[in-house]
Amino acid sequence: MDYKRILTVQDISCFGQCSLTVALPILSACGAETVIIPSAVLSTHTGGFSGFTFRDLSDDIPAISAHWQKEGIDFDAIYTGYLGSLKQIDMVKDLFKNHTRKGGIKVVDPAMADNGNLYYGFDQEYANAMATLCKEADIVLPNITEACFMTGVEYKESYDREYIDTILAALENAGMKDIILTGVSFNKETTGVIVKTSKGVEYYSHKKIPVGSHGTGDVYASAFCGALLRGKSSFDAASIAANYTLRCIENTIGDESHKYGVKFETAIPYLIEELNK
Ligand code: PXL
Repeated sequence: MDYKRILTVQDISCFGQCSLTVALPILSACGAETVIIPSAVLSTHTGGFSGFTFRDLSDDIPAISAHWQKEGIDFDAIYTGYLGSLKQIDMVKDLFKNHTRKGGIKVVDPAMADNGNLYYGFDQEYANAMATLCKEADIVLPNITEACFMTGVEYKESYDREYIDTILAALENAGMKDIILTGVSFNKETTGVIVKTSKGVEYYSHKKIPVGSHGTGDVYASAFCGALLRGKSSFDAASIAANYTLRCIENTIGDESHKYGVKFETAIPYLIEELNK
């Protein structure tokens, strides 16, 4: 098996099963050497909790990069998630420039909004800056809310295929290349992902579980990157990640004491089986 090295940049939410505490184990389980830069340290994620701590680690990022440049440390893939501040968006652009191996891929999950709303602490200026980072990526993984904030397309709860095509065109107009649009649901029973690459547009749909869980976007993006590094096509990686995320949610619902992230650990054996097919 090819041994690939990935850098992921996102926060550590100490409790809550999202961002780095999810990305690192999932990418490692997929067989990739996983290198991290924590963008911030929080006591919990910002959704569903109040009074969380937040330490911005922006100042450490240029120093880490400078050291790595001296050591010649670079990556087959760089994948970014939740970033702690506007200035980190520019820092990530520098990381892309200075640490992507020849032929390496840059993946951006804009991780800033859901269900029509920006997460706590973000505003339109941040969304605009995130759009400029997405333009530099090879693959972006927005949900519909994030796509709307980055393009100015009106957010809708229910829609048809024409609306999705409008969003895809707007993202493309904004300079984005391959697009994995998540949470695309045309009826009550199913949801899915649109995969737009140079080969065309495909839709993968699966059963919808009508519960919202924190961190599922991070579970999804991490499994997607892990599958991609295992040599899967974007469509296969998007489908495997969708099935895995669904399994994580299924393994969590019904546990009233688990109201934050999903029990992603319990489905790691399933993810590995799917990757080995
Ligand atoms: O899962 C996305 C995420 C990551 N990190 C932090 C968050 C959230 C979503 O709310 O608050 C700190």
